[in-house]
Amino acid sequence: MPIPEPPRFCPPAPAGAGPFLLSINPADGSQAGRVAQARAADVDGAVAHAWQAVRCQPWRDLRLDRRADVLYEIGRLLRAEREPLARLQMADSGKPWKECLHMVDSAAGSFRYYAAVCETLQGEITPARGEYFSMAIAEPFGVIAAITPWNSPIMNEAQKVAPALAAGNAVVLKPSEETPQLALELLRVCHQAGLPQGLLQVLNGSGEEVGAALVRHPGVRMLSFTGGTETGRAIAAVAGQRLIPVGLELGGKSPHIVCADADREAALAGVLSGIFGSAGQSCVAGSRLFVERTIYAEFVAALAQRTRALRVGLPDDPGTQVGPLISWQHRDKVAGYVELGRREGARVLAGGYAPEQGALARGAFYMPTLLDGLPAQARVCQEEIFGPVLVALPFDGEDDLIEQANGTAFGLAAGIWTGSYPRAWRLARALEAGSVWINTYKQSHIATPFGGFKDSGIGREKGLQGLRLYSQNKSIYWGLHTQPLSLG
Ligand code: TXE
Repeated sequence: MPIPEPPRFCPPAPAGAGPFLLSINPADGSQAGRVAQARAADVDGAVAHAWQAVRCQPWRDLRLDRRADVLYEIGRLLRAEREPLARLQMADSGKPWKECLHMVDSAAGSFRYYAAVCETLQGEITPARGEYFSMAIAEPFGVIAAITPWNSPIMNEAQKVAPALAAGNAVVLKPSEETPQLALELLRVCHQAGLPQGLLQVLNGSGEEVGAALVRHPGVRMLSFTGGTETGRAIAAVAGQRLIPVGLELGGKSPHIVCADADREAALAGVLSGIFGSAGQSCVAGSRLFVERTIYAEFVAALAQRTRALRVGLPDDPGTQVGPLISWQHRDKVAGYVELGRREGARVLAGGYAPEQGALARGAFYMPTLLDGLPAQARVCQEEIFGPVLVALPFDGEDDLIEQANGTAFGLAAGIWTGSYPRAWRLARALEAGSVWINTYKQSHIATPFGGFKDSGIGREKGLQGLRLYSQNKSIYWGLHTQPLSLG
C-alpha cells in the first residue's frame, strides 16, 4: 500500500505564516531561525503516520545490511555537512565552534556505529530442554517517542534516533523548544539518505503541550527522554501508568575528586574542563570538587586563579573557552543559585557575576564561578545548577570522601585523580555513578554504555545496550517432535 507524504509539521515556516517557534541566539539575542510549531493536536497525526510507515514499509523486515546502508549514508551525509550544521548549531545553542563541530561528528558517529551494530547483531539459540529448537530474537516496539533537551542538539537526537531506527522502529522526535532547528536538519538528511518517509517525524513544540501529549499517546510504545530529573519523573509516572518501557537520561551533580597524590597539573586541567566545558551545561559536569584536605588550600587557590583566566567569549571566536548559557532565563536561574550560595555563607573565589561590558553584555553569559566554604548538604552542593558554577569541598580519608561524594540524589558520573591504582579502583567501585573517569574526565564515546544510578536515570544509551533499549525480546520455540505432545 503506498503511503502518503508525511504531514508537514516540520519545515521552517515561511515568513509571517505562523504559528512558529523562534530560536534565539543566546550569544547576542539575534533571531537564529524560526520553525513551524506543532500543537498537541498534531501528535495524533504524527503517531498515526509513524505506525503507517512501520506497517507499510519493509523497514522492520528489511535485510539488516540494507537497513545498515541507510544508516551509514545518514552518517556520511552528516559528516559531509559538518560545517553548515555546526554553524546552525552555534546559532541555535550558542556553543563554541569546536564544540558544535564535535556535536555533528558525534551524531555522524552514532549512525555509523549503529549501522555496524545493526548489521552484525545476532539473536541467541537457547539450549533446548526437549524436542524443539528455541531461540531469543530482538524485535522493535513499533513507534517510540524521543524527547531531547537543548544542551547537545543533534548529538542527543542521534543517540536516540540511530539505535531506535537500527532496531527497526519508527521515531517521533520532540526536540527542545530552545534549539528546534537541528532536528529538522537531521530529518532532511535522513530522507536524503533514503530513510523511508514517515519513519522519523519531528514535532517542534512545547514540552508541557506537545511533549506531554506524545508521552500519553496510546500509539507510542516506548519513551526515551533526556532532560531534567523532575520532567523525567513525570514522564516515568505516565510510563508506569501505561506500562510501557522508558529510558531516562537525567541530571547530575557529579563529584570530581582530587587526591593528594594526584598529578596536580593534570588534575587542574581536568577539573576546569570538567565543569566549565559547555559553560557547565552538561549532565556530566563535574560540579562538586572534593580535594584532600592536605592540599586543599593550595589546589583551590591555583584553581581560582585559572578559573579567572578562562577566556569567556563569543562562540565563533577561536580563542573562546566558555560561551554563553542557553538563555537569559537560564542565566537568571544560575545567578540565583550563586546568590543562594552567598546567602548560605559561600566564599566566591572566582566569577559570581554576568559580564556587563562590551559584546558579552548582549548575550546570556555568566562568568566561570568557584565557590567554597559551604557544607556538603547546602542546596548549591546538592542541586543541579547546569551552569559554570563549581563548589569545592575538602575531604579527610576515603570513608569521609565516599560518604560526601555519594551524598546526593544523583549518580550520573564521577572523576578521580590519584597516583595510586589500588585507591583509584577502590573509589571507582564505591562511587554511586554510571560512569567513572580515572585520571581523565568527560571522555565518552558511542560504543560504551552511558546512563545514571539513582535519580540520574533509568537504562543505558550507547553501546550494544543502547540498541537493546529500543528492542523487545521475542522467544520462539520450533517443534521437532517425533511423538505427538501429551498431557502427562
Ligand atoms: O529541561 P526539561 P529544561 C536540567 C537542568 C536544567 C533543567 C531544566 O538542570 O536547568 O533540567 O531544563 C520536554 N512532558 N537538564 O527545562 O524541562 C522539553 O520540551 C514531556 C539536564 O530544558 O527537562 C524538552 O524537549 N516532555 C539535562 C525536554 O523535555 C516535556 C539536559 C527537556 O526539558 C515535558 C537539560 C513534559 N511534561 C536540562 N516538559 C541533562 N541531563 O542533560 C518538558 N518536556
